[in-house]
Amino acid sequence: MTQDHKHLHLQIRGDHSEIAVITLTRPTKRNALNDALVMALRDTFQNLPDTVRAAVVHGEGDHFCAGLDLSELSERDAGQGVMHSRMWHTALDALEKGRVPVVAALHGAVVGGGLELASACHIRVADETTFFALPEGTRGIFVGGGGSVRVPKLIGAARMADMMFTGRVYKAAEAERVGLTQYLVPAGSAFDKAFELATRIASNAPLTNYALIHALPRIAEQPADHGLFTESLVAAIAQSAPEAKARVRAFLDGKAAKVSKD
Ligand code: 1HE
Repeated sequence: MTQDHKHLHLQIRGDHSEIAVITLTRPTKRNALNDALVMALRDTFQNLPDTVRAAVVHGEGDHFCAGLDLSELSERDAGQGVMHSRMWHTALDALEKGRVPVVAALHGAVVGGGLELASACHIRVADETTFFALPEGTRGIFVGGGGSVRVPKLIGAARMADMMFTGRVYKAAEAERVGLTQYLVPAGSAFDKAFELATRIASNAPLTNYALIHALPRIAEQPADHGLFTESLVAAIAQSAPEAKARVRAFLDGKAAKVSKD
């Protein structure tokens, strides 16, 4: 199955239609996100088919995403600016707090709102051509797509402030070291690696994936005592699912893979 918005393509792949591949298809503008594209992301993630268990987001052309479409910035007053930022929040929340884990396959520029999009995904895979920046600082604006909430969780507020104060650009290897990406792969292979990871994730019990999306980030932000109690509730719910019992039984019967370091 495929579905097209003007600058966004959705393809459903996998033997059981379990992987959604979402492609930004605006390479002539370096996949800059105009309002229509942000709303297409929102609609796509709010309406993924029931068969989908994991997703990959990537960009066509030489760059993942050049961020906000700056040609749409000039005419907004303060009130419209708030609404515009809130629209981005709704769209990226639909991705981050949706039903399925999302893997970002990154290459070239991941800048401004492009980094905000990447940081809303659950896993980032960057190839060696990738570079990360927050040019908002030097353009006289501020992040508005959730960057000030999500980026510090990856690299800390001090590094994010440095990126905005000084226009610092993180190339792929350094980006992996500081935590902007969890995987670093050879040039041209980010999509394949991301698809492989998504396929593996799709084979997990859906309730475990759901808990990782919805329970883990909330628990991590709770006071320890509340977090420990919430964890117990989530653990009990996950364990009680028939699929969990079947998976544990399969291991005990020698029918499931061991943990292997290779
Ligand atoms: C754009 C945009 C854009 C490219 N909005 N049109 N983001 C930025 O400040 C990053 C701005 N972009 C760049 O720094 C560069 O374009 C790239 C490093 C990403 C790519 O460079 P390059 O040499 O491959 O492409 P280019 O020649 O700069 O751009 C090709 C075309 O894309 C050109 O248009 P053309 O009609 O002259 O061909 C560019 O104008 C256009 N283009 N990026 C509009 N961003 C929710 S708040 C988030 C706030 C932000 O994201 S601010 C950061 C915005």
